[in-house]
Amino acid sequence: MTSKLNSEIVKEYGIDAGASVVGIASSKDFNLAPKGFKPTDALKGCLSVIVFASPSPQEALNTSVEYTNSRKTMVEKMNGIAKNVAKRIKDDGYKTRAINGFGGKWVNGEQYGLISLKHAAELAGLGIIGRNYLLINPEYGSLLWFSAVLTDADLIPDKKDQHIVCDNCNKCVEMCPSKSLDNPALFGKKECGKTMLKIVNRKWVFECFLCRKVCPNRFGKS
Ligand code: B12
Repeated sequence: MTSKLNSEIVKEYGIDAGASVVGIASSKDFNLAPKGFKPTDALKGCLSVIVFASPSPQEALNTSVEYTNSRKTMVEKMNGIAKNVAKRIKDDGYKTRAINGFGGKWVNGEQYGLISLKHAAELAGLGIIGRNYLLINPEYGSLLWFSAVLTDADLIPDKKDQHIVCDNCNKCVEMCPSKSLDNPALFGKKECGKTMLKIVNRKWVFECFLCRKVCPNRFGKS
């Protein structure tokens, strides 16, 4: 037995669980996602993708240690939100699958998410993917972290954001130490992955987050 669920109720679930913003995308709009990375590949019959976002505090950008600690807190928070909302929607009688902020599956020795969360966030009206290849939100800038819930509930999707949040100033491209952003059509995943982490006192530390830090709109437009 399914109860009547709508976009407003689902967004309330997300805010109750601690998300700063929630957006909804239709799974039909993922036709440009590669095979194996569409919402329907992760959940048979998926109709809607509910995306949750919350920002790191601005101080996270001060040092590698602060950034690394904040990332850990945020990933746990976002995973908790997705799990919580997935359960509530399931209790309402719908199929769900929580999409964690990190992790998903390994393909040819490389780590992938089950879907691309920043593309999902863009389709859900939460901002625009900037030149730094990060989702930039008009209010929270590039400091948002994401998770999502896939469901077979048919929810009204949000409209794409219309703000100009990336001015193409190119600072991120110039400052990227691994040159991962040089080709606007092909992000240098391997190069970025090799540069961004280092081991300090036998712990992984995020050494590089310059694509976030140098963006003039990192804290949003307002
Ligand atoms: C693996 C991973 C990485 C890898 C590879 C990056 C990558 N794929 O872009 C590495 C280690 C390099 C990395 C680095 C970073 N990452 Co990362 N990463 C991920 C993770 C876990 C999976 C990405 C993935 O596999 N996507 C699926 C594949 C298929 O997508 P793709 O390769 O991006 O997509 C290409 C095509 O397949 C196609 N496509 C794919 N899906 C779709 C859908 C539609 C509709 C369209 C049109 C196209 C399309 O378009 C792309 C161009 O060809 C995501 C979480 C997630 N599930 O999205 C976080 C995530 C993307 N990372 C994030 C962050 C913050 C970072 C770093 C800043 C880390 C740091 N230093 O703190 C850097 C910045 C890199 C940058 N400037 O983009 C955030 C981004 C937040 C934001 N505001 O945008 C995410 C969303 C994590 C989160 N939970 O918030 N990351």
